Amino acid sequence: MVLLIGENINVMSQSIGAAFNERQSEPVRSLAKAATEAGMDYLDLNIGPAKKHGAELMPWLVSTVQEVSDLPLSLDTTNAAAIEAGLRLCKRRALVNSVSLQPERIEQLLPLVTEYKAEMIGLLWGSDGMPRDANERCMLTVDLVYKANKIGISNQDIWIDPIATPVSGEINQVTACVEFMAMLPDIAPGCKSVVGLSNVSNGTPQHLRPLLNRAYLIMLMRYGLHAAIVDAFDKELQEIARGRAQNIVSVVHHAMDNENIDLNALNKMELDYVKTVRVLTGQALYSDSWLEI
Ligand code: THG
Repeated sequence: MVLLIGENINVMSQSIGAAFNERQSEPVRSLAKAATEAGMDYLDLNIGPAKKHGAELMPWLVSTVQEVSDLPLSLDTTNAAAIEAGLRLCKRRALVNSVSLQPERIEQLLPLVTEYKAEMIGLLWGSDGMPRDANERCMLTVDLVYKANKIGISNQDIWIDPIATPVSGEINQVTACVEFMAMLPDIAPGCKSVVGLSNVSNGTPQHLRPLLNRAYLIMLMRYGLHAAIVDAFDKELQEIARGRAQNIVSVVHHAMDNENIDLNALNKMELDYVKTVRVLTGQALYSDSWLEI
């Protein structure tokens, strides 16, 4: 079972982004209500960098969403003043998203996590940018957990995000996140884990994105993934997260282990999963038409 955080209330979104800046509460309420009814455990409120008006936008968004949803919220912006203004209004225990290791970010955000008794997502983005492999992710984790512990945040309140990257990019980064999941319990006992799942399918053909997201979710779940930021309206994905798609899960596990699979015995959907896992593990090369090969 994986906790699901709805990604849809997002300033980048075509349908809802404009409503943020014009403070139109109705589209926000209706999306928040729909994502809640779809079965999310948390809602991510992503206002982007919001350098100028973040400190007004975030509290407006928090109260608008809380008019129709009792879910706990994950506050997502690089603007620390906006995070604080949002935290003040959260009725449930909040999750402070994207606490990366850049000195100015971590120094501003950790005290807010303590002050507002929140939980946090520790994003493995260091002063030198993106970690290059699973080992660099481990080093960043140790650094981040040390700094968080020092200020009084305990491991159970730290959700580590190894940063999922697009399958169309460097495949070693996609496999590194899976590898990292297996290492996390040893390097940071008690810490939780989370990924922005849709990152993996960024830039791929729209109709194929859910398949990549679902297959990658199963791969990460195999190593104990705690939570994922996901499209709230992908029903199949939710079945997988709730442990109700065991048939597909075992197909994915076989493909991950690169076992000899009798492809003729599989139906179309199972075959699509096998091909997708082969791409996500680096056994096959990604192209926009990977299913047709
Ligand atoms: N880790 C953490 N937080 C994160 C991310 C992460 N927050 C942002 C992001 N990554 C996760 N959220 C999204 C939200 C939307 C999409 C992907 C990730 C997305 N949206 C569609 C698109 O852009 O094509 C549709 C948008 C629309 O509705 O128009 O892909 O990794 N901690």
